[in-house]
Order: sequence, then structure tokens, then C-alpha cells
Amino acid sequence: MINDTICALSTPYGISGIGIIRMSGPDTIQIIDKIFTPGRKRKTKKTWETHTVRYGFIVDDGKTVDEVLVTIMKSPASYTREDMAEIGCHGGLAAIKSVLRICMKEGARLAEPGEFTRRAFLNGRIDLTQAESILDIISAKTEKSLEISVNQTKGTLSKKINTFRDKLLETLTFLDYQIDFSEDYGELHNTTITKNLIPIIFDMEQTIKTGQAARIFTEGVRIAIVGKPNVGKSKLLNLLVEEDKAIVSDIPGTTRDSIEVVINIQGIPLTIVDTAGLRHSPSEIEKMGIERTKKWIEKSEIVLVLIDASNHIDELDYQILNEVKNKNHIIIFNKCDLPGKVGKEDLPDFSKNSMIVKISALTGEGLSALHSAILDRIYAGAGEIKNTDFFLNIRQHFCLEKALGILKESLEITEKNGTIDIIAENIRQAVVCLDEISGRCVSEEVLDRIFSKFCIGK
Ligand SMILES: Nc1nc2c(ncn2[C@@H]2O[C@H](COP(=O)(O)OP(=O)(O)OP(=O)(O)O)[C@@H](O)[C@H]2O)c(=O)[nH]1
Ligand SMILES: [Mg+2]
Repeated sequence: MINDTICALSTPYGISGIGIIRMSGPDTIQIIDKIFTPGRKRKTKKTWETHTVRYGFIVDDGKTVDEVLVTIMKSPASYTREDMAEIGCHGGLAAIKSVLRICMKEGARLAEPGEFTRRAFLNGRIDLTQAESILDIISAKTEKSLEISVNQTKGTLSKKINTFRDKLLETLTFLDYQIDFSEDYGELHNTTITKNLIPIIFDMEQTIKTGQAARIFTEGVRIAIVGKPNVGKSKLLNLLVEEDKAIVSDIPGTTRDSIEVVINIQGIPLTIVDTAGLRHSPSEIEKMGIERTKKWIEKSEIVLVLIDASNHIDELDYQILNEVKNKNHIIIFNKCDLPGKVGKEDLPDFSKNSMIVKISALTGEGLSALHSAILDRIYAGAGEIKNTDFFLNIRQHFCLEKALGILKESLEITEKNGTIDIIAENIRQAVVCLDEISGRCVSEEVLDRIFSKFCIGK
């Protein structure tokens, strides 16, 4: 039972038109009654009705501190299911600090990060997947990631997890019945268990595949542009982001420190990294840049290898191609506005099956082909995820993988006529994994980790 009242600033701390201070807990209305004086006293009722807004003043020891609008949402029809107030005060630092101080003076305490959402979870208004997706809504970088996160707060993932759980519980009921009453447990019952488990395992595998792939909409994809100096890496970055973010010059070694910019292609946030050109015997400063480029290759999901097609391909191009041969990559022949000196036939054998795109970073020719190639690389192996309405974050993915592993093991035991008690115990463990996803059964430590990622006031 939560018996204290929390308060926090829910809008960013800084100077703005308005600042919203939230309060939640059993003493909310009592505190508001002490610190708030209505603007039009004669017309205002003595008691608060839920979901009403009042205009007035925050008063401290008879002194008016700020002019505000107060919204009251009474339990259980509020974000936290507790009595809640939102004080819309002026967004200056002094006003915000004063109002918060007065709320605390009258008994509220400053909320921890994510504590409002944690209360919504603890009070059963949302499950853990919904709480986590609220964080995803706040950090969504594209409309598509926002759309999926909003769907997830409505329970798209919860529904899937609950369906798995219900089906496993049905199987468990059957097993418990067998343990209690059946003396001649045998092949017939194994068939029933197998029939139940196989479709659950199949659906779980599909959910993992789609949910993991769809994570790209929220977490995005990192793409590094690499190549020799002067091949046009910075020019390509500027073309992709439609802005002059990186310095372009015909002096080799212009880019020494990498530049990262986020763009949106079909709803996927792509972090494009322009790196230092890779070359032999560079200066000390450049060497550091080159080491960093190698790290970017490692850290990126996709690598764009740029080759200046107006010059002959050389040993260094080969070395760079060798560096990325085991990565998801695209070879780009740049400067195709100039007479070409490089073709597919000039590539080393290990690059013969790589995807190749011809572009001119100067004129923009080939840009849409490059966009398609990037999407093709992103979706390679991801299956049909464009219309998905859910995704799995790493924590949820891990729990579901664990449940799947246990169920596969249960199936094997069943097929080998294993002991019924062991099968039942395994299925119970799989249910626990699902309960960790939804938060039905989750440790304080996991909750602390999840909610510490939230901002104060959410
Ligand atoms: N004609 C032509 N010139 C290009 C093209 N792309 C880049 N350039 C020119 O090539 C030169 C080098 O371009 P950058 O983008 O600075 O090359 P970079 O690969 O970033 O070079 P470093 O930062 O030194 O590694 C500049 O003079 C660009 O204008 C292109 O498609 N066609
Ligand atoms: Mg550059």
C-alpha cells in the first residue's frame, strides 16, 4: 500500500511559458486545498470534482506566489490510479521552485525518476510492457516508432504474452489433473501435451522474430560511411541528411573526427556516421581517427564503403573491402558524374556478391537507389515487419527466449515419454518467464532498473 504523496516538475526545468507540477497520492487534495486559493471564490464549490480545472493562485503564508491552473483527477480515474493534481504554473525557475517547495512544505515528497509510472504499474493500471512503452513514446525519434510505442501502451504486446500464458495454464491444468487422478498416464496424454505445445512454440518463435526485427523502429540502425580520403564520404553524408553537416574539401584527410547525424527513412531512425578516411602512413592525429573508424565498422549494423569510381581502384580500396567483408555492407561507386574507371569486374572475389550502387554525391544521382539498397539491407532477414504493431525490447526478448527454450525442452521430454511432474514444472517456469515480461512476477531490482531510465515527473 502506497501511503505517501509525491510531487515533481513534469515539464523540462528551464525557462518556458508554463511549467507543470504533478502530485500523486492520498494527501493530494488536502495539500492543494492548503496551498491553492480560487480566483473567483464566490462561484467555486468547496469540494473538488474529478477531472475539473480551476483558475487561482498558489499562496504561502498569506503571500501569493504564482497564478495557476489546477487540474484534479481523483482515484481511480487517473494516471497513477491515485488522487492526482497538475498545477500549471509559470515556467520560470523561481515560480517552479517556489511551487514545488510549498507542495513539499505541506507534506509531499519529491518523486524519484519514473515514480508516477511505477505507481500506475504497482496499482495495476498498466502492466510492465505498457510502462516500458511509455518511455519509448517519450524517446520516439520517428512517427513510426511513436505509432508502435503508442500501440504497445494500449497492450499489443501484453495481449500476445497473455495469450501464451493462458494456453500454458490450460496445459498445466490438464497436467495437474493427470498427476492427481490418472493412473494410466501414457502415450495418449503425451499426444495432448505435444498438440498443445507445438503451436505455442511456433507462435513464440514468430513473435520473437518479428518483435526483435521491429526493434529497429525504436532503436534505429547505425550506418557508417567508410572509404579512402577524398572519395566523397562527407559529401554523401550531407546528401543523405539534406544539410551541410560535414566539411567537404578536396584536401585528403579533411574529416579527422567522426560526425553522427540521425535521419528518418520510412520511419526508421538511421544514425549516419561520417568517418575519417582510411590510408597508409598517416599523421598521428589521423591514426587516431582511423582507429576510431575501425571501431565504427564494428559498432555499426550496416557499412557503406565508398569508392571513387573516377579513379582506378587500388590496394587500399581492397583492404577496406576486406575489413567489411563479413559485415552487412553496400559498396558505393561514387562520382559517377565523371568518366568511370571502376566496374564490378575490378572488385576482389570476396566482394563479387556484395550489393553495389552507383551514385554522384555531387549531383544526387542514384540517391533513391541508395535509399532502397539501405532498406533492403535493413530488412534482409527481418521478414515482414513494416506493418507490425509491437516490438520486443532487449529485456522482453531475453525473457521470451528463455520461455521458448524451456518449452522446447518440455516438448523433447514429452516426446521421450519423460516424467509428467518434470514437464509440469518446466511449463510453470516458462509461465514465470512470461510473468517477468508483464511484471506479474518481477524483482524490485528489475523494476528499479526500468524506472530509473524515466525522467523525474513521468
Ligand atoms: N565530381 C564529383 N566530386 C565529388 C563527388 N563527391 C565528392 N566530390 C568531391 O570530392 C572531394 C572530397 O569530398 P569529401 O566529401 O570531402 O571526401 P571525404 O571522403 O569526406 O574525404 P576525407 O574527409 O578527407 O576522408 C570534394 O572536393 C568533393 O566536392 C561526386 O560525386 N562527384
Ligand atoms: Mg570527409
